[in-house]
Amino acid sequence: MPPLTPAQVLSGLERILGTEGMLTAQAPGPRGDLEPYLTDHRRLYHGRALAVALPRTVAQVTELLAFCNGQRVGVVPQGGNTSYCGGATPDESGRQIIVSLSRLSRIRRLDALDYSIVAEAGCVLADIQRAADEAQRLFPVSLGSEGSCQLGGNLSTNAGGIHVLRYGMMRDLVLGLEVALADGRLLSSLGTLRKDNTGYDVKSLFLGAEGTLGIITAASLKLFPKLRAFATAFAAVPDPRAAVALLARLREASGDRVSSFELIPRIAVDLTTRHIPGVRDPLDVSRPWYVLCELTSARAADPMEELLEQSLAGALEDRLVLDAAVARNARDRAAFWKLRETIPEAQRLDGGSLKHDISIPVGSIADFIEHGSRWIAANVPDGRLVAYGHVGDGNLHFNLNQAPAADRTAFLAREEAVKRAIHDLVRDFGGSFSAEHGIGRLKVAELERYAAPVELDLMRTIKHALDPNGILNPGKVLRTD
Ligand code: FAD
Ligand code: 2HG
Ligand code: ZN
Repeated sequence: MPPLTPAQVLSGLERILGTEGMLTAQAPGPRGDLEPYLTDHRRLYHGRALAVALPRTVAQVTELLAFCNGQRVGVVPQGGNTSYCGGATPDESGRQIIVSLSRLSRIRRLDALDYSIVAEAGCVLADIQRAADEAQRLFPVSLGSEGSCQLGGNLSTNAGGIHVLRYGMMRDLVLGLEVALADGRLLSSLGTLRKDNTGYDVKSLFLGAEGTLGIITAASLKLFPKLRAFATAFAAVPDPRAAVALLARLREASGDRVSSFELIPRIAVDLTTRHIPGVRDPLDVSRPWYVLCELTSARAADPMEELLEQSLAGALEDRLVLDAAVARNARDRAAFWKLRETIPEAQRLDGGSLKHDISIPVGSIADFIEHGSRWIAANVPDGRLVAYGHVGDGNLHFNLNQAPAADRTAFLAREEAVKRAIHDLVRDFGGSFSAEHGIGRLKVAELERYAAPVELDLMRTIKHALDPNGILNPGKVLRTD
């Protein structure tokens, strides 16, 4: 049978979704506007697509996949389109279909006694957090993009964020999944059991798979007691070594109630105060490094602030901390977090940047930063290191920005050489070249370079078993040819 023409594919899709359930370049008005779906958040890729499918039901997703599998049509799942590696962007062929999950956005169930929630893939992360909060519970994943990223994207990138230290990555919070498979079958495993040792943990394959093994339509997730006491400090430290020592000390002193511990370099304070309205330096004297740390408790009466202040006072005496501002109210706390969360935006506004989302064993972070900084100073005269991030998880955004007055094009042209040096150094430190942002299209060659051959071979075997016709997000994570 010859392949269907694009027009025939479109009418097949229309039978499944109805005209209001899809966008096509030919359609009049807003239904012809595919543009927002074709470019990734960082504007690294711009693809084309035959259509954007907007299913309203799980049955539509499974039917669509069965149809596309039969016709060998590539399918690119898309959530909030905020990811960093181009995983949600179609290729340039114009033959792929984007499946946006945004209309599958129902919270199906919340059980406060069971500390669980079942939500559909198109739920915006902030809506899940809000639903949990209203039920006096906490859903702890928190990212700068939480107002627009969606659960399906969070699960498929195994998102991290600012609470991993205490609650784990997205993967650690999943109890069950509902997934539409390439051949149109539905894996329906939305139980909320904490204990279930019945054979292979099949659901875990889809977490972090970036849409290459199935389309996630819903998930059951763990909830926690709502947090009622917060203590937040913006503390200057002499160097990253002191930051790591401070973290170890705070974990002990607080009975492991440190829920965030973010490293921030001086340059990030300069960038955010310059570019983001309303951001101010919380301290009077300029220092080389800072940490933003937060202790939390579910008991309102727990003296978290006292505990934090005592620990910081001890750390000041021991020169682990040089100076600190402790948030006195919700406004202070929000201001500290605004500074941290707007670093990516400030980096963007300042000019060209090169990004490296890396992780290193926490105990080696300081040595890594020393080695990496030396290499950059010697080899990238037109770049400035902006190394920040979730140091409590060993995860740094080891980014560079073009120096003032540097030529943007010449700076960005260094990308390959800089990436190679940094990622090789990461490997030498026993780290990962992709800590929380995934592989997408951007890091396919990096995966081939750094993954063990046996691991890559197993990944290809799994991909072939679940998607023998290669229709699911072709070319992402693993090379298709
Ligand atoms: P998309 O970008 O839409 O998709 C991501 C991948 O998942 C793609 O491969 C896509 O094909 C696939 N996919 C989407 N939905 C489904 C589905 N239902 N089934 C199968 N596959 C699917 N990330 C972090 O980990 N930590 C951070 O701290 C963090 N901070 C950020 C801050 C900002 C300001 C921004 C812009 C991004 C940040 N990110 C962070 C990156 C990003 O927001 C996360 O990776 C997020 O989880 C992506 O969700 P999304 O819905 O936007 O996914
Ligand atoms: C963060 O932690 C995000 O702010 C984005 O993961 C990091 O832009 C970046 O490099
Ligand atoms: Zn991050």
